Amino acid sequence: MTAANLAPIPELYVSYDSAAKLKREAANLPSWDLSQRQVCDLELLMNGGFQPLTGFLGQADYESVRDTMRTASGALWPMPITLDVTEKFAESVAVGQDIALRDAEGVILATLSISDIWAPDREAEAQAVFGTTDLKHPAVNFLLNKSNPVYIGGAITGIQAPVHYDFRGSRNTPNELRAYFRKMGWRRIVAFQTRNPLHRAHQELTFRAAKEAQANLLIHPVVGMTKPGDIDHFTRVRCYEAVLDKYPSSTTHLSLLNLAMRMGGPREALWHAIIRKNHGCTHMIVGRDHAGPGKNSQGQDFYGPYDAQELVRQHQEEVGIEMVDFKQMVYVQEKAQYEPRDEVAEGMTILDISGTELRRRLSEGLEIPEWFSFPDVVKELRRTKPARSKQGFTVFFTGLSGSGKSTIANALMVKLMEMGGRPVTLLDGDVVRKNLSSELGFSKEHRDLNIRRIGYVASEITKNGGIAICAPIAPYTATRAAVREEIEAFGAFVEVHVATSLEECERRDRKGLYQLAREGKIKEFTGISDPYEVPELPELRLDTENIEVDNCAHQVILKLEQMGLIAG
Ligand code: PPS
Repeated sequence: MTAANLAPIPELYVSYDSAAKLKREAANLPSWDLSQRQVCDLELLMNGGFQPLTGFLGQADYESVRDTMRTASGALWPMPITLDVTEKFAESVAVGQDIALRDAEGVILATLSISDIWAPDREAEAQAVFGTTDLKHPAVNFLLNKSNPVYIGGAITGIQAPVHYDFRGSRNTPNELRAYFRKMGWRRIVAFQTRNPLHRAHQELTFRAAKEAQANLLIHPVVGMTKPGDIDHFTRVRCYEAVLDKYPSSTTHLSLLNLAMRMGGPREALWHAIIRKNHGCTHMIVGRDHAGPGKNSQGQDFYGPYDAQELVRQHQEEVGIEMVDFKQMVYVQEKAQYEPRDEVAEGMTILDISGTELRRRLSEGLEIPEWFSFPDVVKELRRTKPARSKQGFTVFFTGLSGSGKSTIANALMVKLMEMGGRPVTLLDGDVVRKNLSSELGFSKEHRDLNIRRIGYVASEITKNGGIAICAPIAPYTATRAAVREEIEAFGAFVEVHVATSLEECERRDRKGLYQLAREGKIKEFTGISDPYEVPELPELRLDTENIEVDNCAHQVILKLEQMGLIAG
């Protein structure tokens, strides 16, 4: 491999003067509001990161990329970069027309000259590109459940780059990186792609890879979109910055890549190689199961462990970037150092902590040994993901009107406040309806909206480390499940079914509502003239008919202790 060619590569931006003029003209064009993923794709199209593409793929290029990993003119390109739009928008525009592309705030970033409009077969795309239609694959799930049904293709004219308010100094376009390498006199550069925090093993392996390739090192983490559930990029970047000074000075550079990953395994690895080549790198580290999407619905890996390496190896010459094998580094206790697993002498004690084990230790506040990670990295991770007993959570009571939800929820709130440590908010059904949902009635649509609002507020409280106690009827399983999903992104969701029978609720009839419902004076009354879907697997089911309120609240406390949410 010869030294890097660090000459500037073509971008799709027009000059500042032309951009100002184009922006004024584009204000009158039909405009499309880009999704987060589309903004990421557009940024890399405009700054040359996706060279040789010069726009969102047209139909012939799309089909060719999908089936052969090459554009219609034969250029190697493994990932369809498409602009998906709604049918309504597609019907409002025509081939030959220009449209404006806007970010979430309405800023015009580019114009696109429409060359093609077509409805793709998205299942065929999933099968061809990702090798599966299994919805457990994040990109397949995105394609089949979230993307829009019509694609628009055409050349891009860049007006301005998307604005980033975070870590500006560490974000570089391909040409900025090329210029940096030129300035530093770096002629061989090995890129390390990552979507995870770096621990000692990563530091060792990247350092070794750079040494073996006689190259400088570019830590090039993805900060656009990664796998759902990954550690947020803010935390990761703080962790990367902490690791940076563990490398010999001036050998290593950190730069953030605003890529929207697809988790597409082999094709994604090849795509990453082309992107790194565009950023001026001569080498790229590719590991076992590079950009792997996890397990399929049968519990098996989507791709073979070395498929990604194999595909990159086949094409490295054509791309012009050399693949460096990712060696699994393990800690050898007797030597107190890291070594590649396949070079460890027999009889030595190997220490390693898996990703799952690390997550467990973080969530339970257990020790993370110094041989595994750097204290600054662990500190950052603990700041973002404190132990479960310090995280926010939501207790979600559900049950018929008059089942005792509010009374138990009140008792629970007081007990938690007595313990102290975290702020507690009670979102009681009646109270929410007086404030947050005062205009809503009791149709299915309105009940769902009411519960979604409660879920949103509870998720914000949970995210910010508080305890939310919700006590609505919440009669529909699907809506409860949606709220659970929203909250579990930030902390635990503890569903408590207050299982008082209809007969008992009606016997108590504390508000006299059941009588009115029976007389037909209140319509759509839960249990009488409206459904209640009993939770199948709540974290806790309470029988209030034979047990005192105090005891019911205590059962919830015990459950919270058992789940590690409060200290025992
Ligand atoms: S829901 O279904 O979750 O949106 O209901 P929620 O917000 O918890 O509101 C239930 C309280 O409103 C009173 N109420 C009714 N409940 C059920 N059906 C009808 N049609 C109805 N009309 C008024 C009732 O007092 C409920 O309070 P709780 O505390 O559950 O007894």
